[in-house]
Amino acid sequence: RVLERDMRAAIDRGEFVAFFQPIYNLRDRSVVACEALVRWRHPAKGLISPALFIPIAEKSAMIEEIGAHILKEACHAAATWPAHVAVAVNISAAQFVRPDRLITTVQEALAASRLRPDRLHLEITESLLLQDSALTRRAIQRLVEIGVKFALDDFGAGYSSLSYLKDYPFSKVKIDRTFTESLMSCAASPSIVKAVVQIAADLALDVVVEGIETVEEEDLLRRLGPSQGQGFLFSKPLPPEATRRLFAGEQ
Ligand code: G
Ligand code: G
Ligand code: MN
Ligand code: NA
Repeated sequence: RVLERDMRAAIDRGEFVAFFQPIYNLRDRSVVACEALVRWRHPAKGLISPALFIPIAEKSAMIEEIGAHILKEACHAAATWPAHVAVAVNISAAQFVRPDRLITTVQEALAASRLRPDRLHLEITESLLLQDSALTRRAIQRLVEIGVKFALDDFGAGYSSLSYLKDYPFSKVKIDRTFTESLMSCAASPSIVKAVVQIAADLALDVVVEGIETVEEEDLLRRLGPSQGQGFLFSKPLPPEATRRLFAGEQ
């Protein structure tokens, strides 16, 4: 069991680290971005999954601290990658409760790393947009003015109102991995992916398909037209050391 007070101490000891999962251009399998995925490197228990501690962190200000730490690490790492490779960072709805703090955190991470703002992609889910808060809307607008890009994450997993794609300034939509899982077994899934790709193209959005695990899925997806993909077939989330090696030799 993950305890709040253990997490508190772990933040102070710097045990939360960003792993990075590459995102590929499906046409030529080149890396276009990496998604930062936080792990807790526990001295006794080993790597702890965010699924176990993010929900707890979200109930307190700890999500802001962990979020700020990952944003800094992500921007810092990305600044050492080739200039065409972006970094994607997941932002919880709870981090939008104090929008000014989030905006300051993003600005500080960009300033400290000198990363070009358009190389930072913030992944948000529709749960943040459900309440349609004016404060959230203004914060997103302000961040877009700073130059960062927004991706709608887990698309298709929840309510998936298509209006979010036109009402908010997204650059990217990430199709949830449940569609990839059912791609070969459910006749409707390829049709849905194809329809989302069509809508995204009309709205000038990039599409990322998540959770690609087999070459059969990759082949089918390439034919359906999505531009980008991510999944265990290509790479698991990599520890920072391995991420550095990924780009070694490239400028
Ligand atoms: O990496 P993994 O697939 O185990 O992540 C599980 C969940 O935790 C995913 O929903 C992912 O979006 C979320 N997550 C991973 N890293 C972060 C992070 O840095 N911040 C937030 N808010 N969520 C994260
Ligand atoms: O909610 P979000 O999309 O941010 O979550 C990303 C999560 O998906 C991470 O926990 C990551 O480890 C996981 N993931 C990435 N690629 C795959 C995959 O190919 N298969 C499965 N099952 N999970 C994946
Ligand atoms: Mn994500
Ligand atoms: Na997702």
